[in-house]
Amino acid sequence: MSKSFDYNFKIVTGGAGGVGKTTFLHRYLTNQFFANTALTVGVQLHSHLIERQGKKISLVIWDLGGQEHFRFVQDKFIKGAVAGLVFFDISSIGSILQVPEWVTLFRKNAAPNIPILLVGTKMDIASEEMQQQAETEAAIRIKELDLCGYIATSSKWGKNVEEAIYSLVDALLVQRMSATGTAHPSTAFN
Ligand SMILES: Nc1nc2c(ncn2[C@@H]2O[C@H](COP(=O)(O)OP(=O)(O)OP(=O)(O)O)[C@@H](O)[C@H]2O)c(=O)[nH]1
Ligand SMILES: [Mg+2]
Repeated sequence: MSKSFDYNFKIVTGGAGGVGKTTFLHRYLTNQFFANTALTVGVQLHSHLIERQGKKISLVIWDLGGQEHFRFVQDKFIKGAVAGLVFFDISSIGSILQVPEWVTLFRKNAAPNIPILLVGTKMDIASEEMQQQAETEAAIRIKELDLCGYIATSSKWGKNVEEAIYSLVDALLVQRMSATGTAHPSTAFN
């Protein structure tokens, strides 16, 4: 029996409680904004079939609840992930302080070198000044933690939500295809 996809990517999401991980995934999967998302208890799974660069990709996204007391059950859910999205809230910059903890958790339980994209949320309620501060802080984290980039998003506006997912998927495709010598240079992640 032949497979119905070319690649199967498990992606994990992390970040402080309430920064907007679940809302982001709802926007990506349903193109709707939920103003009253309940906090995620432990973990929630989403799967989605997409096509990029002529390849069929099965995405399985594991949405990890950000509350500290779920951490002890989450290690095993991270195992086998090939990439991560780590979120912080641009309108509440203190939430970026939890980013290193999530990056360490992903690298320890998945693999030390998985690509991790830093995602800023709620830009619709962040002032220009907050957005600039987020850019500056994000640049520091990218360097310190060797992340693959930063993207500012708004799930309310639907801004940069698909772009964030696609840039991570493209980075994974570049990895896979360069292993077989078929990478397209324009898809390289920067
Ligand atoms: N204005 C605005 N509100 C947002 C945005 N994204 C999320 N929110 C709101 O922020 C609150 C928390 O969002 P969640 O998606 O539940 O946060 P979470 O990161 O999944 O939280 P945990 O599951 O506890 O880790 C909800 O009331 C959302 O409606 C956004 O882009 N703009
Ligand atoms: Mg959640």
